[in-house]
Amino acid sequence: MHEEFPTDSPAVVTCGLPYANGDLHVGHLRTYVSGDAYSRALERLGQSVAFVCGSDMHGTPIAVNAAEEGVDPETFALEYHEQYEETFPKFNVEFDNYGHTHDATNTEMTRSFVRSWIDNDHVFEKEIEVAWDAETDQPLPDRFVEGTCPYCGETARGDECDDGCQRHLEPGEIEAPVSTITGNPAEYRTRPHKFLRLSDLQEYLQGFIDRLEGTDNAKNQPREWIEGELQDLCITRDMDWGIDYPSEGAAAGEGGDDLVLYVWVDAPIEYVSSTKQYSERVGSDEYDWEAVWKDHSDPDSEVPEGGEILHVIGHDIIQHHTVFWPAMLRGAGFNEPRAVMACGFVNLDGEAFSTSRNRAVWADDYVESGLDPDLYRYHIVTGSEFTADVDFSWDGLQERVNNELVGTLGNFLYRSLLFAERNYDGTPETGTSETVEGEIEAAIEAFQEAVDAYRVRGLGRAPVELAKFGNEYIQRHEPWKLTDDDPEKAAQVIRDCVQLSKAIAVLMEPVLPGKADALWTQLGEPGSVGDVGLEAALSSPPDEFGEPEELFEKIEDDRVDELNRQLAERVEAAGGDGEDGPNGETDGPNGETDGPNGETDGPNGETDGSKDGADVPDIEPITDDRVGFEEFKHLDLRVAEVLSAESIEGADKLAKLEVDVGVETRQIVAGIKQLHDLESLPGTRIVIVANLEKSELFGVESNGMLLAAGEEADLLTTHGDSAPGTKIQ
Ligand code: B3M
Ligand code: ZN
Repeated sequence: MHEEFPTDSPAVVTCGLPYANGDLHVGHLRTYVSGDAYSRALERLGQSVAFVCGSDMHGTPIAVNAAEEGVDPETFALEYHEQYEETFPKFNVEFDNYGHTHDATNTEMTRSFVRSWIDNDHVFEKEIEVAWDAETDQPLPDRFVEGTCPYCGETARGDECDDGCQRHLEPGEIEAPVSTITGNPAEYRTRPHKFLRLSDLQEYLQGFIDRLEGTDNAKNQPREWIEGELQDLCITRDMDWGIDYPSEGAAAGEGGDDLVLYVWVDAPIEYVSSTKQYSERVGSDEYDWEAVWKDHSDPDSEVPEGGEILHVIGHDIIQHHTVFWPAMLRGAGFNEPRAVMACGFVNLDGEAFSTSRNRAVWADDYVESGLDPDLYRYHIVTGSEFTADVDFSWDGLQERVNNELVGTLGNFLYRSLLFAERNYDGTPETGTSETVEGEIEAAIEAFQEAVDAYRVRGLGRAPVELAKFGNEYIQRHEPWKLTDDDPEKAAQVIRDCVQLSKAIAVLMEPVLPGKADALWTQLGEPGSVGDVGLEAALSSPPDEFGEPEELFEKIEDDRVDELNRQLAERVEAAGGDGEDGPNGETDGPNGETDGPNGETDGPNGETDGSKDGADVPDIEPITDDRVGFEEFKHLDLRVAEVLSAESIEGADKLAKLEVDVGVETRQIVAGIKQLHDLESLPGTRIVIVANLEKSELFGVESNGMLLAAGEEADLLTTHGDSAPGTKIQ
């Protein structure tokens, strides 16, 4: 439905706003680095794009923490805001605009959204029961109250069930409420509040979710909410800290009543405000925020039109971005997100980050380590698929850097450019061979596919794969042996290698921008690689360039030992392996204890069960590339009974199977012809991937895939007598 990138419309890439509530650690940085890489990749494709973000200044955790420190929340939050503004560029995260939710632009923009909702009759007032602390005689919004989640029974704090089902909780929903101020059981009192009538927008949201692109978790998870009964959203809180609810009759810019807007109202609106600030700075001829955000469709169109809105977030805030936010936009006459990309958590050395135990690698620690920020970027972006959890450790970083960046990428670039400079003073005078041109074109295609499929990891893989090819190419042709015997051939091989190096510079820019620029300069190219498009990968490099330097250096064991020692010492000093306090000291920018990057264990609660030192020959090592439970859940595995099996004429290995999957009969093509006696298969209960995309093999449609072990295609069968169609979980 959407056009491929680049489109003629301007795009905006946003990252979830960090709560201005604590130091950033390397877990938090995943979203920002990924958003930055993705936005750079769009630019390489020639897409007009703005990359914006800002600090989230409001909400109860900030009010609570500021009060504890005896400062006003604005001073408290601004300090962190300024700190974040300085930290992001240290990781080469270059926002086009970085604002904050308390600034004048966002205050005004938020009020205008709310006024539009009121004008469009989407807001109503209702008396609700809110938690109240009788001792201090004050209301207990959000994080001031703790209790039991009515949906899953887990302990929940305030407006979110972050240890359980991750649902957003409306005021009054939490059961057995306790005040976090006094620890007393909370009472309920009746208060009037404002609501956004989400039910008005339910039909719209159902259409929206079918159009939404992005990662599977973001496209699938909200269906359950959007298709069920939608609860209206309480958009006000009994608090002082926040943006005042614009009461009826109040002049523009003025607040009213005693209510402030719920933090999740003004937070996403900052995406719009930050884009507006960027537009105002560069001029709307260069970038027009209204072209992106406003709905430009016909007045009665069901589908809004505008620019390409792309949100990069942590997967714990999918509901906010795929239900509340599109409803807020629609209700005010704005455009809708094209894609939501939701990434997994980050663990530290196989375990959750715990800021209360100081078990974290802080952004500052990384900066002080002196390691180049691009190394972190590469590690975190390519360490797992974007939607899966990823592990950060100093050892892991060392391994990836030494093997992939030094061993593969750096090695290829250095040997190629050094050889070129020594023998030809730069690029040999001949064109690129067809083989190498084809290889570069394929890498560009892989890069484009990664962008279109929102697979951030693919952006980091593309240049390394090309370098791998380069190393094999150079090894195969051994140009050092050719310079005397066949100088023409030698020049050709080196010309190809220089072209590959240039292509690598272009393709590595999104994930490794600093290193890509250094390589660009080594190649004698003018300006920054951040200013060129992908087509530069195929254009001729300069005739002359100087002696190259190694782009990456090995991380030595001593250094890793020292970094590990520092971390261990700090954890020790913070009280060793103790549990988090019962109230969970407030965590970093996301304002929750250890969330979203600090869940204890995975969704199944398992810990790393790998056996150390078990040396089993001939068995492929188990991949380090973990998938999250969310990702696994998307595979629909079923028991299926083979009804018939016959060979496919003309194909050496393929057989066609009819299988019963309970609800229907499926045809599956599998490469098992020579390995099984096909006649004996009917009646066997096997396991199939039922939701694999259909494919065609030898002109025969295959609707699913059977699972089999090893070279012998040993079929997976069931141990008991599960009926066809039984789900495997
Ligand atoms: N400030 C942080 C979080 O819940 C929150 C994001 C707002 S994005 C509009 O991860
Ligand atoms: Zn829950």
